[in-house]
Amino acid sequence: MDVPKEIFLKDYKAPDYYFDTVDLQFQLGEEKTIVTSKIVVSPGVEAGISAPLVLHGHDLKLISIKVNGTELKGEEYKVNSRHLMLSTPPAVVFNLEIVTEIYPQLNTSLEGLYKSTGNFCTQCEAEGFRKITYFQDRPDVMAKYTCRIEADKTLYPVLLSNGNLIEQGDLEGGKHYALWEDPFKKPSYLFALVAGQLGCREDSFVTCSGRNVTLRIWTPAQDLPKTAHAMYSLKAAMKWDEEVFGLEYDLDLFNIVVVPDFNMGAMENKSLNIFQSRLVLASPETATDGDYAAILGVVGHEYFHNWTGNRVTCRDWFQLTLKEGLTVFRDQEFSSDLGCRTVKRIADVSKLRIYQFPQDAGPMAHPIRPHSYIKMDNFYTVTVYEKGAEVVRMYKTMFGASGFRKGMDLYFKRHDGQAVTCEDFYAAMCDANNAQLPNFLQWYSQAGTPIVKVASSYDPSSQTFSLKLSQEVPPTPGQPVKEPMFIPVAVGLVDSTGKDMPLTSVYSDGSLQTVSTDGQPVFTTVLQFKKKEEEFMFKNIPERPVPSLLRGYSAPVRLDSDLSEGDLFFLLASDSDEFNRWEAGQVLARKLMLSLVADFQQQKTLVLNPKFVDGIRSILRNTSLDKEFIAKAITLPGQGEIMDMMEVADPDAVHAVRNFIKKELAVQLKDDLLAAVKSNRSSEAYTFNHDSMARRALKNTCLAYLASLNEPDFVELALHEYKSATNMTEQFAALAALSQNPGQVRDDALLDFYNKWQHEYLVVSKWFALQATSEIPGNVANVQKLLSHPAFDLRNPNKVYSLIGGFCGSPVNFHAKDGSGYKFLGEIVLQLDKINPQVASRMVSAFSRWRRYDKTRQALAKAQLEMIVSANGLSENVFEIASKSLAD
Ligand code: B3K
Ligand code: ZN
Repeated sequence: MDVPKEIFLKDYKAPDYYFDTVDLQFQLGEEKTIVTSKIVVSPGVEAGISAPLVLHGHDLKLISIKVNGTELKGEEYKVNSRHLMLSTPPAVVFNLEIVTEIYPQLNTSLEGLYKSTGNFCTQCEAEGFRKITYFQDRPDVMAKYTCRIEADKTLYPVLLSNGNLIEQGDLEGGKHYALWEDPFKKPSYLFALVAGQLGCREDSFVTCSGRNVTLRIWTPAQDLPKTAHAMYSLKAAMKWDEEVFGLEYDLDLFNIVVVPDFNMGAMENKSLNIFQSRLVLASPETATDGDYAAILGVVGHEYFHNWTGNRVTCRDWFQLTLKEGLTVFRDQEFSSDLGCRTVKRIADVSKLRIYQFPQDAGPMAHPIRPHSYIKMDNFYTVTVYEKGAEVVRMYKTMFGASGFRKGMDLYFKRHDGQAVTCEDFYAAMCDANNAQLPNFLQWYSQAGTPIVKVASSYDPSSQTFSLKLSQEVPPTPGQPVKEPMFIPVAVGLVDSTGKDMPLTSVYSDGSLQTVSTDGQPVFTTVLQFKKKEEEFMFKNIPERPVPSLLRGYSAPVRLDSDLSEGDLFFLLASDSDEFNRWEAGQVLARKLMLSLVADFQQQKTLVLNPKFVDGIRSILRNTSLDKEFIAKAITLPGQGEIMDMMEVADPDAVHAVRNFIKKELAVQLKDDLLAAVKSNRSSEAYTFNHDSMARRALKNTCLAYLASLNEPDFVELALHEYKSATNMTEQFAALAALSQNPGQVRDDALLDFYNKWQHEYLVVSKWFALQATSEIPGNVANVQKLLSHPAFDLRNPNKVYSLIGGFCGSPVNFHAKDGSGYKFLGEIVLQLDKINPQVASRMVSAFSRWRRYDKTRQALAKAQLEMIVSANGLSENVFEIASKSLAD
């Protein structure tokens, strides 16, 4: 490996040359593919007279290069393994023509042009276009493209690219061609091509200005019946973006193509989105509610990129959160509006806590806009995406829905057709609202999850209630000292009857802020907390309230408040902010789990606090609550979340304690849980709507509790649910419930399920994942065995994520004290790296928090990381993660 080069944000320089138009021609073949690229190049003002033109290129065979029609001789350019350089290009606009040869059929990295089950497809973000042809492969080079595809007509009857189809016809030798033209300027990462045997579901959408858009979802013909939900999702997304943001689709055709082999979830190529199968194909029999919800969210997400990402794109890859944080925020809002807002918020915050908080506290911690990278692909992270979305959400919290909309409108007005930065977004938001958010930009440059401490006090004589806030952003690699950040803290004060108190005014910093501007009572106010320490004093508070802090999770921080256990039980029972009601239960559960973990470690007998059981019981019995909310509220925080809060993470203790509580709750709430299972059965046909999904969620959660006891009656119950289920949501939940405990019943059920579904590739992936994440002792051997199962394939990312990714997400087995889990992963990472570095790199990340564990585990994990970094021919992707994980 060449010495990996780190790239820095501070070194950004505008390109010396711009590309006005790019005309591509692909001659697709079985042995080789010929790519001809004709580019109209304009020297930028920065180029001066002598700047060389440097093009990126990787794994390419250069056939010829012409400038203004004349072929260049060897000494007129330089080529190495990464670049093609013209040292003295013309100083005025010129034509560049480059012919390269590539071998998509051998490309297992699934980046650039590759083949998936016989069809050609592309993935160019972030830097895959350079594996197709030599190019200035950077997002600030935006050009208008045409793309002519030539291929065998029988093997590849469908030929697709971006934009509009302007010509097609037959060629000699059984070939045909299609010519596509994209009228919008775009960066190379949004280029796409697909060629193969595909059928399509076609529909149409009439936009708000009356334009008719043809919508097509392409898959192998046998999967077409499974595209109905994706089509519904697409149309819903198009309508929602018009209604909420006034954003209309801008072409007459929108294509989605489904491929089984894809590194990420999906890709927003202009008018030709490409998706991995799991995020499009669904039928009630083969997909769960979770799958249906994911499809809605991701189809929406990729569609929303048409404006946030495509029409306005990123100046450089450091700005990735500009399009991803914003688009995740948009898809979250879309799913909330179509489903249940609180439940969606709980799911999103849980995801942040489970995946992003640990990243932000580990060796890979980076700000939502990283300062440097070796491989950009390693920065498509939960930090850039999910924390990035939280940062966008804070603008909305500060400016309200209409202020946020004004900011978005101004952003598009200013920047349509441009490649811009996070500061441009910030400026549009602030300017549109005539406001400033001091210290807010720190969110883009500081890594680490801020800790916000809150101390409250009530003074009856002056009827004032004070909240003293302090913040601390922990040190992260390369950032030992942090500045205070702007943190919006949404607060309500709850009186002793459980009602919100009207809020009139708050003093802070020596000045009085009137909370209500239009004379209407206000029950939640947003404190603008922007210094290291700040006191906020509420006036006219007639009794000591219980503060409901950070309502709706108004900022991505760890809150450490002085609320007592009694206050938390009170909020769990009565907070009007449903999110905080759930949160109160989680805070209680986390405290309880941590104290039981300490008991477990000291070999004390574990006893469950009866008040906690009562709290859970009353939630379970509360018929006025949303059923999915109940399901979430009775679910304990995950093992990772608890380990994340410990000085030295102890997977065995956390596992034992979580199981203990689960079983104890099951014993003590048996009747309620059983009643919930029975009363939430239904014989209605599967529908994707919130009420049905909530019913199934509650039933499945209760069933899992009962089945954990492994008592004959409940095993029977789970078997009954498994056999009588008419949809995958209930069938799979029953299978999962049954497979919690090792034994014959489990083995039979798993075998039965496989026999039933072996021809459904996506269902088989679930079957892999269920076994991989299992907490049964010694599961590494089973996972190892599954690697050689005929249905497993190391080249298919979906299967790798299910089996290997799933295994790494199971704390007890991955962190097995004998090191067997680490050894398994170490070996597999090296095998995978030869096939697909992006996928290998995602897997090796499971090691990154090795320092959080005890000395024995540390030594075992470290040895694997050392073995990996010293391997010959390691990819830059894996090198970056493994070496940063080892760094002091
Ligand atoms: N933009 C793509 C991600 C591409 C990943 C490249 N390694 C998916 C998305 O966020 O919409
Ligand atoms: Zn995205």
